[in-house]
Amino acid sequence: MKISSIKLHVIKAPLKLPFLTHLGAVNDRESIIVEVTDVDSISGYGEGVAFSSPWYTEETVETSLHMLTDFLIPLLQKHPIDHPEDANSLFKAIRKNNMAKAALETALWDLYAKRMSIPLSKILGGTCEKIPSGVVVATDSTIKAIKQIETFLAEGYQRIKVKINPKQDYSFISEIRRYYPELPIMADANSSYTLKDIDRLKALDEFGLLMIEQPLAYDDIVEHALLQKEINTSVCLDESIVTFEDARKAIELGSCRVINIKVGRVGGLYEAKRIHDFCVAKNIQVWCGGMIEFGVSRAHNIALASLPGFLIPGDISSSNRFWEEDIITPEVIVENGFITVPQKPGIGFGINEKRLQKLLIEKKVFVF
Ligand code: OSB
Ligand code: MG
Repeated sequence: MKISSIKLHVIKAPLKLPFLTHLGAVNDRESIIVEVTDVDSISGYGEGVAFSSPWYTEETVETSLHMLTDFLIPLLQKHPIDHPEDANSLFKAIRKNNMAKAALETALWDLYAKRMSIPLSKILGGTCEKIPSGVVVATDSTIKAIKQIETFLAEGYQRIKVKINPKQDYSFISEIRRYYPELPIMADANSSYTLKDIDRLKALDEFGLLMIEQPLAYDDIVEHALLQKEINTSVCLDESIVTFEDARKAIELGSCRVINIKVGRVGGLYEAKRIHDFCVAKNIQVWCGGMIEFGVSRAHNIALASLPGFLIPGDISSSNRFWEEDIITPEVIVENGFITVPQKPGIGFGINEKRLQKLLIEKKVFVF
């Protein structure tokens, strides 16, 4: 890959609705759009999905900028690679910082696929023409949740995920169930419980949830294994799985029956695909998680979710779920519960340059 420049576009936009979890509210989203351009002026795009503050993982937009500027981009300047897969081993010289790594690695995949004139989904081994879409309701009121669910179901989403915590669980879900007895629902706790809450978690079994996501500590796989033995609802791990090895160990221990794969959290598409392949072999269900992202990351998620193991609808919603206007063209749309996997080369979406400029708060250019 003959890279001539890398640009980092830091952008910021308000969410249409605040995204509330027990860890706080997300009102605005900052993101880093990575543009890797080669000597033939072909550009690949990636998106850094760390948040402005370290509430979900330890990374932030600032730490990602630091890692990209002072370590990852210089590493790539010093050690040119032939294939995007090589980025994974190259970046191993730097510990963790997976979201910073993924921002750059995904841009390299897009560039590679564009040079080959093949859709990224095909390069990764995707087989599906359209992917089932789910959406997240993240509010602190039952009435608001039910209203949002009504709107989302009218838009065709195939399943709903709600955010729960010990102050918003049993009666919250039971009220939603009263309105929607058959609705496929999953609940995401973002580590708001401990094993002391086991009775609260057992009580949720009666609602027939598809799964409960990350009930216990964000870095735990041992207690999740104990919990999974005690409850009927399937445990899904999100925060706890940041590498292929984490997935392997969690599956070995019986810590979960489902894994939420997020490209950013695991450090890129290569690692995400490895986890997918392993889960398929081990009969562990997978689905593609979301990060309240802009369109570039959405596009990468769509390519990943076209792999054959992604049978459960992911948190891959339409661009208008969060944004007045997205930075890609066309925007992502959900039709009859599905998103069509683009057939154009690379991520298959163009950049809405006008919108990108409008949201831009900082830009850095690295010449190779
Ligand atoms: O825990 O899955 C999560 C959003 C930001 C940070 C963590 C999580 C989420 C979501 C997905 O729940 C939201 C989305 O992008 O649809
Ligand atoms: Mg989650």
